[in-house]
Amino acid sequence: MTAAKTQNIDLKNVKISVLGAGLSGIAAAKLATHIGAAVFISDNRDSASLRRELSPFRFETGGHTQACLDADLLILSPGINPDSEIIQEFKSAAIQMVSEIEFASWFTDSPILAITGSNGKTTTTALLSDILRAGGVNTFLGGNIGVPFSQNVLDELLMKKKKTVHVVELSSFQLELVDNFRPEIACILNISPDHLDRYESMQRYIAAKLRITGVRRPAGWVVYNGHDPYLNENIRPSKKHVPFSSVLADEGQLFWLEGDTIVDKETRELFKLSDTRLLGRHNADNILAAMTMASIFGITTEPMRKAIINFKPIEHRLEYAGEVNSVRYFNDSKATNIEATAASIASFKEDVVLILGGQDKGKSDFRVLIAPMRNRVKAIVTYGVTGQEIADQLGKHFPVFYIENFEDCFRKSIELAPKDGVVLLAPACASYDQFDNFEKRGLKFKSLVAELKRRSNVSR
Ligand code: UMA
Ligand code: ADP
Repeated sequence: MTAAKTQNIDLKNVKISVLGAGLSGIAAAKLATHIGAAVFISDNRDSASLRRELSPFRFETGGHTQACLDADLLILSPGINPDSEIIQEFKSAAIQMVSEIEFASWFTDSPILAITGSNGKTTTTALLSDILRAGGVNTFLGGNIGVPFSQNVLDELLMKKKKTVHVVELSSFQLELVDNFRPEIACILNISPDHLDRYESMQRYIAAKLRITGVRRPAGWVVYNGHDPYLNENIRPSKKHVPFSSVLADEGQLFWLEGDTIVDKETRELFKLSDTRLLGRHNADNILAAMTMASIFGITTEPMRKAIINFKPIEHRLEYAGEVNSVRYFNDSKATNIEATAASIASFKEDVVLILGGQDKGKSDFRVLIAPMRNRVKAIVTYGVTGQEIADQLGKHFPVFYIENFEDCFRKSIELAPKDGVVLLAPACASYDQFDNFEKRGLKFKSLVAELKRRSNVSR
């Protein structure tokens, strides 16, 4: 199966198995059906509602059986590890395997602007899409951000909408099995340890991320973080490799941060970070990355400025959750690794009580947080399955309280909250031990803040 583009590819009656019937699996199955393939979809979950949802396809639930192996092509959902046992059987049967992203990319000729990185993907992807739209460009926004790329490609085919651009957020999982996928502009925001429960080494995680720059053919342009040590080691400077950085002022950059002001190559002042609602130095990097990509794509600075100033932080990303008794509460439930939490803490000058914990994503060294926490963090409360481990690692350096349950942990943070300070949920761990996902954890935090506010108003 070669990755010829839309007009050349013919998958009519080709047997395709789709593994995983979550968002991406179902979207890929719909796209495959639309182009005339014979689709079989398989999931290890089983429920009446899932069976109903899968009824337009041939399907199986409750496990992956030999039936999946009757295929010419396998599309793998990102949550399924290509090293897992079932996948070994496909390998032995020499069935071609692709990710949902690779598959969908076969059916669009529109430019693809793709973003990966350990942190900041969703914010930067959404920001870039807003900038392009402000510049009059039609965009589909998708990928790891929540709308499968396959769904957008199918919508594009159905609408026959011409002159569109796919702005795609990509996780390392989605990049593992890309091959011919080739973005017009690829961006790598940063690399730091994450998902090490899936990767046997940091090298394998980095290798997955780097696939965004093109596997068979190099990406058109590569925009990368000029002050990231891992990226500097792996990306050679060239005319089409453009760095961005909130720290450096490298000649190759298209924009710089001077003090609080973003300037362009002609040192024209474009806007101040304080004009935006995005807090912290890490968001300056996200802004610069999006601007660099947009500029390469031909967008002028005025629509960039407008879109960035109007941009609202995405829910659960350093989101202001309210003020009670002179303490401000921030929900950064999406800070699920060490580097994100470090960036989050560095965004405050005030005294901080920090909530850490949940479920570690793979042997994290929480002591890395000691330096960014020094002089800012007055106390730490930890919760969840990793809470005790964090308390053990940090207990010598800060006052740390381990309270297993999230709600009780929040209550402890109120007790400790410094006047005119901040309570910050930036847990450096996944949420799955006590919540379905990070969104539910963030919503719980916000509802606890709202309840606290109500009680404080009543008692006045
Ligand atoms: N499943 C199997 N067999 C297995 C394992 C899982 O059948 O061995 C089934 C599950 O029962 C479930 C389905 O696979 O029905 C889930 O598939 P999935 O985990 O690939 O998730 P999707 O619903 O397809 O969502 C995925 C991304 N999820 C993951 O990569 C884990 C979503 O990112 C993304 O928004 C969506 O595709 C659309 O592109 C979420 C995410 O958590 C937000 N991403 C991780 C992150 O950001 O850290 C990478
Ligand atoms: P992702 O989609 O990669 O998880 P998000 O935009 O959702 O990224 O941001 C998640 C969290 O990561 C933020 O709430 C913040 O704590 C942290 N973060 C965002 N951007 C950066 C960055 N450029 N560098 C480091 N940390 C960041």
